[in-house]
Amino acid sequence: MKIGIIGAMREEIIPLLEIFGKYEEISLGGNIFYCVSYKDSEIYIAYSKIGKVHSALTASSMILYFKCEKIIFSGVAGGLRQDLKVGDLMIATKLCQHDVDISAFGHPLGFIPESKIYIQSDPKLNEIAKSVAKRYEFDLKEGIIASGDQFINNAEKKQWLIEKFNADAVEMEGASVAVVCDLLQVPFCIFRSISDSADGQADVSFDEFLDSSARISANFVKNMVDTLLQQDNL
Ligand code: 4EH
Repeated sequence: MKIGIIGAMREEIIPLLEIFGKYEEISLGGNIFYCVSYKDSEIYIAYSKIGKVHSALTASSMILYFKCEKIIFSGVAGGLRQDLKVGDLMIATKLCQHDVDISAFGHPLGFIPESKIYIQSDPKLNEIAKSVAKRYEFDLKEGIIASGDQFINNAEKKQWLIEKFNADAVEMEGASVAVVCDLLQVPFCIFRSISDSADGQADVSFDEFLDSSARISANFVKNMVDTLLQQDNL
């Protein structure tokens, strides 16, 4: 099987490269794809650079050029719910683009004609993730993730995301990966470990916890890949 694992920032994939070890580097579209041979499978790891456009290109390259059959995102996010603490890991049930606004034409926020407000992640991959969490007695959270090309660091905007999109976490790449995978019919799942609370202290918290939270997500994704490959062999 060919699996693509995407992070947005270098820090989000460094732990994955450490975990998987030896890799080959292939450059395409401003990204370096780190290709790992692992248990008779190929894993393509890349960081896209920040934002929805970059992550959409990376997901597209993984699917159309490298022929990845599953896409996993691993990274960090701002938590919007009271019970989400730094280091908690969330899997997205569905994702939306909070910065899409063509309400001038009567469309609801986040809606693009011929598309939908929320894109659902793959139920089978999410079930595997939950089985992994159960096996390791790991408290994997689930929720709605809102993506947009903005780092959210104020309480009003945070409240707006909760009210308008019922969002549980916010980041800048998940929904665009979701759109690409959905349209190209490739199963995907999105893991995000909390680095901050998207409030006035978000920037400071992010700088402090980016590495440790990225590692929590990467470690879980490693177990996810092992389980996925095991099930593929059955
Ligand atoms: O890839 C971007 C990074 C922040 S921008 C989205 N990532 C981290 C997730 C994230 C996030 N997104 C929106 C974590 N907390 C978030 C938040 N709002 N509160 C960045 C950060 N550092 C240097 C350069 N760019």
